Amino acid sequence: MIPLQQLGHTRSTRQPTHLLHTPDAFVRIPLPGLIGGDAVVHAAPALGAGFVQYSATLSPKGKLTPCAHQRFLYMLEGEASVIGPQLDQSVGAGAFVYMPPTQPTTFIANAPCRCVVIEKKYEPLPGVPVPSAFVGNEAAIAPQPLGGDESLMVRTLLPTHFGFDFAVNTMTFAPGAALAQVEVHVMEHGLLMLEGGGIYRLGEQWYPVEAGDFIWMAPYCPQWFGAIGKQPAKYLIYKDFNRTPAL
Ligand code: UGY
Ligand code: MN
Repeated sequence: MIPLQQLGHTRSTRQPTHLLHTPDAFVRIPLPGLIGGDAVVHAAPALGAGFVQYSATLSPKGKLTPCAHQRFLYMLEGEASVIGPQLDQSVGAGAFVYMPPTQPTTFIANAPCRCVVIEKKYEPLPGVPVPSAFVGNEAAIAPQPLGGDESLMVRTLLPTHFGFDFAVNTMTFAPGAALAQVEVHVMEHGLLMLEGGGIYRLGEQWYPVEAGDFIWMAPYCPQWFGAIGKQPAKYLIYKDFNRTPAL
């Protein structure tokens, strides 16, 4: 029997400056190039975003074939192989992969896999080489306190030089920790809650959020987060970065 879906209630909401996308509202769809799997597309130009972000679920031998743009992938669960012109590596939970548009790279699941994928058109800078594909692991990256606050630790997954036109970080908040300011900035965000929960201020609203939720924040969307509960809250956050806004 199909359950009554909470009489039409969901925490998900789409506003002009932000989207809160909660698992009860996810719709799985096939995508060309995602073979043996399906995706929940959280952010896309249709929403107003300058990038695409989706969660993908793959069965063993399922594949993500190369795309025309640069791609970043973060492994949530499972085991896979990453195969490209100069890459042949296996990855597990906590690993991530950067794939530039210039190196067609295939991702093949060796076990049931869940991953987050971010795709963005590369914005070249004169004289700055396009980065090469690489695999990293979050556990190997030293966390840094944000603005000296030891209760809010940031891991910067991509190198910070101008070859990269976006950043992806994880941010871990001890229970009770919060952003020191309401941020308002030119960058947009794609955020996936990985652990714990708290309250996210987006624009003029305050939302309870928890692991599994996705948030898109438009440029200049006022944003603030405070962790609530007895366990740390952690999220994976994308932002466009390292480029002068175009006129
Ligand atoms: O990198 C950031 O802008 C980050 N501090 N934003 C956020 O957590 N909402
Ligand atoms: Mn921010």
